[in-house]
Amino acid sequence: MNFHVMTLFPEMVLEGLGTSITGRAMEKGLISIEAVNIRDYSEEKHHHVDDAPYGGGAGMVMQPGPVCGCYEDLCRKMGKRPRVLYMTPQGRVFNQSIARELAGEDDLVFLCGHYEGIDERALEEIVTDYLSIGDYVLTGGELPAMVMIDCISRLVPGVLNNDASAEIESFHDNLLEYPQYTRPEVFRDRRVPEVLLSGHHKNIETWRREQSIKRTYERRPELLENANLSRKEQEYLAELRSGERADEED
Ligand code: 9D3
Repeated sequence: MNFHVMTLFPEMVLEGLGTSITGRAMEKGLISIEAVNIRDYSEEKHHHVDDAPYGGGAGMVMQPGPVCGCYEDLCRKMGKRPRVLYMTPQGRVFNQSIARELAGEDDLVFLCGHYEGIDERALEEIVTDYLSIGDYVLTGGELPAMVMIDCISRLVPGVLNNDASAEIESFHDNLLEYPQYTRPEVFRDRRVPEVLLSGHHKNIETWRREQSIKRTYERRPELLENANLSRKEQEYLAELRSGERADEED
């Protein structure tokens, strides 16, 4: 999988993703990350890439020429016109299912805006997808692009170790993960739950599923609408819910 990032801050993207798992995936040749400076495609002698908005208003708008020039140059080198994902607060909110869909592409171009945005004509010419990472205000599209690249990369075969990748697809039936424990057995008077020391694999599995259901009920109850629970597990959830009601009556 090849990621191409069009940005005014290429170092930010390469620095951030050159570390840890994505960095190792690059070294192994499983992914490549290329950050192209839109400023290199300015046709002006002072390399300006932005100007005041027509019609007035605050701030500066990125000009269409450098943005399209940058993309056309990428296309010429690749011999194809890959999807262009524009990072914008006005986009669809990125999630795991969008990540899975994008992981099927060989090349993805991320367009990161700054200032008050990009001239609409450049967007009309090249953008195929408008994507946001959530309803809060950032200073630019670089961090969103990095978030998406991180998320898509771990879906590329070989990027995660095999133990972890076995668990990728399931997303555990829309449930949150159960709590984890390691040595020591007692920490500040808190014991590791006895069942985990029992060696009884069936009981451990049941306990972990119940913990997952309990956590999801307490922290992200809306996920339970799409959870896949066995008959027994539905009964356990009903018990949790009736316990809550009993508390309210006190
Ligand atoms: C004109 C400035 N703003 C009006 C309130 C709009 C605005 C545009 C661009 C505000 C922030 C930004 C910079 N953010 C992004 O480029 C961005 C973003 C975000 O801020 N939140 C969540 N997802 C994304 S994707 C790109």
